[in-house]
Amino acid sequence: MTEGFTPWPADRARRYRDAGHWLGRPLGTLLRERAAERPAHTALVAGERRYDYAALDTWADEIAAGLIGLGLAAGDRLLVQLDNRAEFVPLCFAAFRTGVVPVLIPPSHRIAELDALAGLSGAAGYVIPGAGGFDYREQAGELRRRQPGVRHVVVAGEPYGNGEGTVDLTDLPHPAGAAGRPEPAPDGIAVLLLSGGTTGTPKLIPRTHDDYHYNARASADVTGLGPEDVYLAALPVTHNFTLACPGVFGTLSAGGTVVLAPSPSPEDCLALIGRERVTVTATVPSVVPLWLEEAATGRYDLASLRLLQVGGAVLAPRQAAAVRPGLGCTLQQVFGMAEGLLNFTRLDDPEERVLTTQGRPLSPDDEVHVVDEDGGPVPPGEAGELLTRGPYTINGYYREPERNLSSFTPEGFFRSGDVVRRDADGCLTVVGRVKDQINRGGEKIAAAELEAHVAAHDGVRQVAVIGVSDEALGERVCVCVVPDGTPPTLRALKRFLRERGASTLLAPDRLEILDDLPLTAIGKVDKKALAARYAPVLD
Ligand code: OOB
Repeated sequence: MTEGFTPWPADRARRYRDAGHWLGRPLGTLLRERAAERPAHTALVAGERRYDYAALDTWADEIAAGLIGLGLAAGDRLLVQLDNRAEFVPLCFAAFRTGVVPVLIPPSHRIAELDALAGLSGAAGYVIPGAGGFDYREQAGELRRRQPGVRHVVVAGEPYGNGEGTVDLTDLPHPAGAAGRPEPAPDGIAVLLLSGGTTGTPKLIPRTHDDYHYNARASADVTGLGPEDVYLAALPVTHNFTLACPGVFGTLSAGGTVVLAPSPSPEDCLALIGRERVTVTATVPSVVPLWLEEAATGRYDLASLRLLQVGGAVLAPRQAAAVRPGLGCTLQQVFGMAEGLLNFTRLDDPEERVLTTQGRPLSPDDEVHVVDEDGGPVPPGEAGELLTRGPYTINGYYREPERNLSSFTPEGFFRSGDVVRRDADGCLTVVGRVKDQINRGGEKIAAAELEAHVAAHDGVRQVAVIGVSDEALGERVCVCVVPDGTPPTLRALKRFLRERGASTLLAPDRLEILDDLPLTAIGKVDKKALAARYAPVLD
């Protein structure tokens, strides 16, 4: 299992242990400890089902025995493609207790990605949701044909009835003595996350017990989570943001209550906030206007909500400013990545900072460099690429020796590909991606720069800027807008940009008005899909 994994150098590992960031305990103990302290406190709510800490802990042990009974051993990889259902949580802890490594896959992924991920991870099994929603059994059959190493298909939830080729999570064999096995090494891989980003094939991100536990604990601290908090998992739980920033694991580490939303729809989420007295939740910028609109109907009791975390993509300052008046809670911007580094605005930050920056690093031991194209530091306030290393940032992708050479510096800094500005207080503002630029006849246009201008228009609810191929120029600039009332025409938009003093290079060639933007599994604008939609239509 250590094959394909780049550990921290010994000196840094020692520093993180000495600082108390790494506890030297496997992640499975997180739930065990809370269950011992407050067994009867509610840990998990999913639909009508409620589990206290003792019940959740016992359930995790049962599934752990079942994984062993299935023939899985420490270090084996298990694809887990579940929606926000109760089984997901004890399954994760079962894996952490046995050393089986879950590979977390969002429900929206289909056979092409699954096949690639099964091949890359060498997975021995695949966990799919039970009956009721999309039927993953056909996909599971196809996966097993393509990847014979996938020996088991486990159904989590409502059984399908005719279990051909699958086994229900509740029916796993429980061998005697499964409880006496050794605990996994805390500095070994606990979980494999998928890399984010809206382009290219996902890479696997190995997170260790030590580092991911710290990630969750420190995130819980920075959001002020305690046992009385109720966290709503509104986004898919397979995503790092919902899982551990502080998300599900951070909430459990603080002894709080996790509520799983059955869907990210504003109606479901806002109703659950009222019903379960939710105090903290997290979402992506594309969802914020939908929640605000739904909240404005006045049908919901949102009085319990104290904090909304927003992250994953750029949040327009105009929308950031609408959060407190619209939802009655504090906003926390979160700029994070599955590879590790997390930045948060702090609960006591001045309003201006919360509305206009993406916060500062979580850990005192996060090292952040902002560099120019040659790798030299840029002066404060100037844009450059963010490089980082620290106690919960990986040192290499899993089984990617070639990519690791270009994604990490020789000193072990991760090249994030994000272009940021750092102010004198150490707060970061995300300016764009190194490569999210349109090459219009040689002129490089940062999509994010134009998006920020267009987002300031009153008739624009959401915007994404993409390049569409063009014979003469290579690429032209296409602005895709979801309107808020009356959208501008292309001419009016150009005039608006001129009046704002935007560079003439930013003048768009084309404007598309859409009902909504295509989104990735977590809710980021899917630029790949947008580009595919408009690519063939050359004008
Ligand atoms: C989160 O993680 P990933 O791995 O899905 O995506 C990471 C990338 C970042 O490199 C950056 O390009 C973008 O998503 N991003 C943001 C952002 N937060 C993430 N861009 C602008 N503003 C933000 N606030 O997306 C993620 C992981 C943990 C917590 C929150 C988000």
